[in-house]
Amino acid sequence: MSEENKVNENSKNEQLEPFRSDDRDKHLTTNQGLKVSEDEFSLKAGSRGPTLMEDFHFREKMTHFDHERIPERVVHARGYGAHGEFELYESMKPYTKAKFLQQPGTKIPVFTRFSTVAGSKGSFDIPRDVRGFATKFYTEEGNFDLVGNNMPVFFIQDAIKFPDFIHAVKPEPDTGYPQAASAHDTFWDFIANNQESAHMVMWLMSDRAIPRSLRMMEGFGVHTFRFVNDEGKSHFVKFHWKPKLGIHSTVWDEAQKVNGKNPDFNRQDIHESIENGDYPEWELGVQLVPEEDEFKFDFDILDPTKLWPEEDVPVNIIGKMTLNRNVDNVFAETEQVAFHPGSVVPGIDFSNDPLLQGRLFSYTDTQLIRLGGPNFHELPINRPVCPFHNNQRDGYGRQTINVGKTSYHLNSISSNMPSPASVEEGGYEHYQEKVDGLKIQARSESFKDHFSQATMFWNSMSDVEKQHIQEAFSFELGMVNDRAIRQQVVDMIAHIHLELAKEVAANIGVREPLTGGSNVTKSSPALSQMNTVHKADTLKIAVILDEGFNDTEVETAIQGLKKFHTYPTVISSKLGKIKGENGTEIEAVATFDTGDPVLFDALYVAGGKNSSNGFVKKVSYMVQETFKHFKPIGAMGAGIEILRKNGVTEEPGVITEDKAENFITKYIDAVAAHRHWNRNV
Ligand code: HDD
Repeated sequence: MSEENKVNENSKNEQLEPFRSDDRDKHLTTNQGLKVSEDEFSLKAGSRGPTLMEDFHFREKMTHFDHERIPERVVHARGYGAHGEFELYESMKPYTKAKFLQQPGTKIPVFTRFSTVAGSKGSFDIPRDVRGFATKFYTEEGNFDLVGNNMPVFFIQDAIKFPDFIHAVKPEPDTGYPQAASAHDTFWDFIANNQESAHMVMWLMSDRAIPRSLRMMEGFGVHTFRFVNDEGKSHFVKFHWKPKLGIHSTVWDEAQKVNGKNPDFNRQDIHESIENGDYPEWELGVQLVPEEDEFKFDFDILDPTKLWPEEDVPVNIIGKMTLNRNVDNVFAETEQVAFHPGSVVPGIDFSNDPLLQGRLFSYTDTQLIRLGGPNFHELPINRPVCPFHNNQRDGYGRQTINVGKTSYHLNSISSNMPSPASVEEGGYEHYQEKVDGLKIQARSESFKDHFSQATMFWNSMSDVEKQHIQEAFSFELGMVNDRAIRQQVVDMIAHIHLELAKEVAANIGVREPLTGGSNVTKSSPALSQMNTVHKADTLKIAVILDEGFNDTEVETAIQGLKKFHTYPTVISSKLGKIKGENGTEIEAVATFDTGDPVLFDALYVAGGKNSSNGFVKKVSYMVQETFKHFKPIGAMGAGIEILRKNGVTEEPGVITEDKAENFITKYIDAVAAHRHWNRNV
């Protein structure tokens, strides 16, 4: 009865192949396969007459077009997806029987979709928002979906509040704005009235909410899940994705500008990285807690507003995900992919986290409306790479042609085929947790501390990160019209940190909180982005060139930058060839109009001979913007003079050198640091 089922990292790609259609060098046909001879002019009664109903090609083409749109996701509408593989480093056999987690070296295909939460599909890439981080593991035992976010906690503790929360953050119903923003009355009104959100709001106000790149953010499964091993022993588990490039963010002023200059900044960044062969990588980590230790913490491990400090429960790195293939078709793959936290495999199970429990209902339900019926599992992107058989039948768009007489269980006619598998044969068995309690609608007492971990998060931040959080609160609440809401939120912040609340109060025109303060002194260094990996790899550098540049200097510098795996982009006042003083020609691929400094990680000003005042003015704008966003700046030769005019030469992260070799070494170090916070801005 067992079907041979070998899965490797190519299995999904191979499965998708028969569904791909290459239209190049083909005749145009109708959907019925009829070759079409005319696709510009509809069939009319006379060349100036009315169009005729008889024109079946026109009707088919127009009807299909009229029906092209499907509802966008109710949340996480704006997403970017890519294919890749997961490789296991370390066997998890002692903890789980999940087959893809047994043998080190095992590789399986994955598909990951990143997303923003609040904005609609056509919004921009860097709002202040949570990012979705959803991965479908195509395993030999079926699909396992890890549907997480880039923040390890959530706003609410019970799924019944999710519609309320989302209603509050989405554009306000009477005006339809603001788009993709939490900086408005209903969001903050919800926060003030639902103070379990305190911890998550700290994350949302932090730099995590405005990532520089999807390749440079962490992912978290958020909830406590369960691993169950062959002996039936269970461990609680939390999942983490750790980016190999470290965790890096934009600054708020920069993010707002990027959203206008290039609303697709993050998606283009990851698309191009994959096309360039700079495959983004994340290591998968697990925190494990034996079932008997469930109550050993000063918080409830079922509460999704709590994290497990990494210093208390270490993150074991067990494998790596590499995204190495962009989709062929965004609609067919990224849009139609359907995730579900309830898609698990034997050895992975749920906890009683009430947020997770509610999600187990919501995801199938939403796919039914979004993808138009119960057969969305048949869409190529959603199909498991292992066989699937059951007695489910029919429905809109059904593709499978099930043969045979019976579609019910139990039966005698087909010997009960398909039949349930025993546990030994790989049948899923729900973990037999003992549950004993009254039916009750209440919050557990153990879920009532909303502020300790919010304070721990604050305590863990560096001074710069703290300043950003304070500024973010001041901006967001500054956008709230209703003063009473502003006051309530400030009073709430006071329970996290009194000084923070006072500073925010002073900025937003409300009175200082009357009570507050916290005696939590704990901090978790792993929460600060300051303690992350810093690398220059794949960063984008704006190189400013003018006619008459110093040939050797510039050529050596550009070669050096490439050697360190950064991407120099030559910018000048016009596109095309720029000539050095010794005749070297270098192509400018962006202008001051198209190459805004917010789109780059660093600036290198080479300049040229006798640059016009207009040129210097444009470069000065680039210098000022890059400086203000704390990004590295470098110059040699003529460029140094422009930096001097801008008064930045003595500032941190600003490298000026006459020798190209010295320049590159120092400049690359400055670039690898990403930001130089101790500037006089
Ligand atoms: Fe959710 C989408 C992550 C709570 C209901 N959610 C969605 C996506 C991600 C998350 C990454 C996008 C999947 C994709 O790219 O297609 N959601 C989370 C996390 C949560 C969370 C990490 C808390 C820990 N979500 C949550 C709750 C509910 C939902 C409590 C409802 C009870 N989420 C949905 C949804 C979506 C969704 C409405 C919209 C589109 C979809 O499911 O496929 O069902």
